[in-house]
Amino acid sequence: MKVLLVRAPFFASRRKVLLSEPLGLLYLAAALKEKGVGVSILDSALIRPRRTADGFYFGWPGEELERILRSFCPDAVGLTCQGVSSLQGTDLVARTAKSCLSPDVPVIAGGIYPSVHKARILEECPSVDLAFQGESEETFPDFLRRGLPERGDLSKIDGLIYRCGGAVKVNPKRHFVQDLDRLPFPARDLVDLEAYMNSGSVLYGLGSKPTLTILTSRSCSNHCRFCNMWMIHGRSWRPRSPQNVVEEIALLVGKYGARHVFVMDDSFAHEPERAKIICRELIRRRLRFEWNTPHGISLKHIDLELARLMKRAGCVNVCVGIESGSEWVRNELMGKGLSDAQIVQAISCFKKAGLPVYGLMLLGYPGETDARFKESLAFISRLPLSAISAGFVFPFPGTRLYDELRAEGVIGEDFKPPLDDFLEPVFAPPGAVIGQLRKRHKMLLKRFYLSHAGQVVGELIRGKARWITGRGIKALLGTKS
Ligand code: B12
Ligand code: SF4
Repeated sequence: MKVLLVRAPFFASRRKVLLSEPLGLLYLAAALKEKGVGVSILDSALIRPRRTADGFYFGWPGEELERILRSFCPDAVGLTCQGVSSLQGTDLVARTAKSCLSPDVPVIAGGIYPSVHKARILEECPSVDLAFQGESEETFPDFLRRGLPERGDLSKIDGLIYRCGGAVKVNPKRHFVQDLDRLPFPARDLVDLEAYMNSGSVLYGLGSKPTLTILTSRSCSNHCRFCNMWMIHGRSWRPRSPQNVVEEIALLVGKYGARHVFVMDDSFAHEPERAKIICRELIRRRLRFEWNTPHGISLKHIDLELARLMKRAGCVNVCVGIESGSEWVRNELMGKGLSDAQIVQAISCFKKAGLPVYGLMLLGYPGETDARFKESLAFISRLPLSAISAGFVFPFPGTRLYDELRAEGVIGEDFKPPLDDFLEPVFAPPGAVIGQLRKRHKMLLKRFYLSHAGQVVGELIRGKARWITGRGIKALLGTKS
């Protein structure tokens, strides 16, 4: 059996998207290969984008898609639908597959959109036959390996979304892999890793190439009100063993020549003792590489010993989730459960260990008043951070924030972002307007970089300021961004 896995074509507002190798598809491919299934991967994110009226389209023109699908001639097509901006692309690939391959070739979707919006994936993409919610390394290969007649009662398949008697049915997602060490390492051989590094994604500015990504654990037990990650990876944090993690890192460094590794976990330091064991093992094996945590590391569990071990094990900087400098907004509104004191203590450990700290902020949370925003500015200006970046809150379905706003009638059932680009505000909470959020964004960067001007200029002169963004420099110089 041959399966073609495709990252569905998507729209973006800019030419350079935040991108790395598609770990989800690489994990699925490895799981399929382990079961003796042949796999190929097609990634729309590597296609040179075409300009559209309001942005860019990453995908193949119709005729080329048809030619590609015919040449692969797969027995099944698996599509990752990353979000609203991939819906049209998912539908296009599914329709093309149905018209140029045998109609019996199942087209199956997975990824963020089906996990979050559930039945809508089949309602909005009529040519998609089925979809899986969430983590699928066990469910998807198992489903494919059983021939159509033996698939039996679809209502028993974990997390499956399917059609039955004209309606779309959604099975609950209950199964998550408990022993992640059981999973084969992502099938990185199936993609052109260099193409991601040369894609111009800003992510690669944070590390020395070749840079590869790893997940040492899945999920997070924090449950912030604005986060829907649990719909993909479940509600409880699941670690890989330190030995298994270090074995994969050794492969990244030895076989793939990685000089830098992005640790993409939602909560790398959830169990500080495990993180320390990983660091000690990396030190013992003298693996020569650098790493960092671009997706953020929780500040709840940091002590000086861990910070120092991270530094000795090759960590070169840490990105940390602060979200708001107002403790009230962070905890009462966002439900983050992280005190000012914990933030100050953890950052001071990283600084003592010699690790630059990059703060990740979230603007536009419903209920954040001007006074609270000023409180946030004052706190952030005092923190010894090397740089900050700020995104905008979006009420994703599945979050407590979404449920609250629905209950208050602020958003309706059809509420969706125009695109999946949250570096620009696309949602204004009640009492605010988009223009005000943009203004706050500028104020935050300006105030931060002015209060840290000496250090930033020093880092720029020493050539160490690789994560200070263009927007940050513009804010510092007072020019328009
Ligand atoms: C690493 C990561 C990134 C990386 C790389 C993403 C990539 N792989 O290309 C980078 C930094 C580039 C990134 C960027 C962004 N990200 Co991101 N990212 C993550 C993170 C932390 C892990 C994703 C991952 O690799 N998971 C590991 C693999 C194993 O899981 P997976 O990819 O989901 O795949 C599994 C299932 O989904 C399923 N599956 C996937 N495809 C298919 C296909 C089929 C056929 C089947 C059956 C199953 C299936 O099976 C896979 C294996 O288990 C998640 C949080 C999370 N824990 O999910 C956020 C997350 C997905 N990102 C998010 C966001 C918002 C973004 C950005 C929009 C941020 C921004 N401001 O620009 C951008 C968008 C990028 C883009 N082009 O779409 C949100 C999405 C929220 C939503 N839409 O509902 C999440 C959930 C984080 C959060 N808590 O808010 N991200
Ligand atoms: S800490 Fe991060 S991953 Fe965990 S719930 Fe909050 S936003 Fe989501």
